[in-house]
Amino acid sequence: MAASILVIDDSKGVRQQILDVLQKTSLFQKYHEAGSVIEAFKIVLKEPVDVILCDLEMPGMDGFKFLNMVSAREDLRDIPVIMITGRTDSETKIRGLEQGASDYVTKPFEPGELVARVKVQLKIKTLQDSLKKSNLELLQLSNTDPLTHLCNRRCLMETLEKELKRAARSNSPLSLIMVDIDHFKKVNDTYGHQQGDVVLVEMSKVLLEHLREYDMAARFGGEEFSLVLPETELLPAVQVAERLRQSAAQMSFAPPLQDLKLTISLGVATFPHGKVRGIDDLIREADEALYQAKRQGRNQVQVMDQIPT
Ligand code: GH3
Ligand code: MG
Ligand code: MG
Ligand code: MG
Repeated sequence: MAASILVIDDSKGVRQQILDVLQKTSLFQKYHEAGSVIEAFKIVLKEPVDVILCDLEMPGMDGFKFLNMVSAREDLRDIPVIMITGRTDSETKIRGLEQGASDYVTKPFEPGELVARVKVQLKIKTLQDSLKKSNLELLQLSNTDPLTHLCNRRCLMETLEKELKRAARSNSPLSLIMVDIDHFKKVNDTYGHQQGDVVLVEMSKVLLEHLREYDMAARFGGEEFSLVLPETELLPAVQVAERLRQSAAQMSFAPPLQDLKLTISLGVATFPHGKVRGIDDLIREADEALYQAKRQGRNQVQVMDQIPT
């Protein structure tokens, strides 16, 4: 990835000197310069910057102000800022470091030292970026079902927790649909486990096709799936479930599954409801409705007991 540096100094001459030194190295592919804090801030908001060199003494807003502005923003906080100062007293340096600077160079600067200090900060920034990227990938991995790439159970629980709190706060409904494939064991027994997996992946695609903007599909486990429908009353949730049931019955598969006829059973539950206080209640109610659907012959949608207690 192309590394970039921003040099902030009110003196054009000083900026040029610094850029001349840095451009002789191959550390950066992009160079930005700014003559004031405002100009600099506009650049960091617009362009990715890896290292910042910032003059402390500037008319109007000074380097300390810039440090404050950068550390107040989470998206900018991790960009290392090297202070440039004409003052050699340790008080200024300490104040800068305490306000979030990563290092400092004193003017007039020694080119070799400037490059060495910039190099250290660029290295730290690069490592930090790759660590952030790995953490994000790990988080995604821990929330994703590896077979269907849907949200997994853990992620479903987190989403439900968040959505239920939101629904309670904003006095809006939240529906949950539990889906279970009918006689899935027979699919495995007839075509083998691997083909069973193919069916699960195809099923997840059908679920995704039925999602509206804020809905979320998850693999609850095995051949069971869940749909979270924020801002959705029981009746519209049942309509979604019914459309899903019909789509599942119309699914067609590639050989060797060409003769397979699949059906699903669905249970729907909605918050708010006298019986539902937390996500465990909501899941239990949807599960009970699903159990009813199974008992009453499968390939159907059932809803939670409507009478609040
Ligand atoms: P019902 O209509 O009552 O739901 O019958 P069923 O056969 O679908 O129900 P049951 O829960 O008894 O069986 C589910 C089967 O799903 C058993 C298990 O082997 C299979 N299964 C669970 N996870 C996976 C998976 O990841 N891949 C495959 N291929 N099969 C799975
Ligand atoms: Mg100055
Ligand atoms: Mg099951
Ligand atoms: Mg089943």
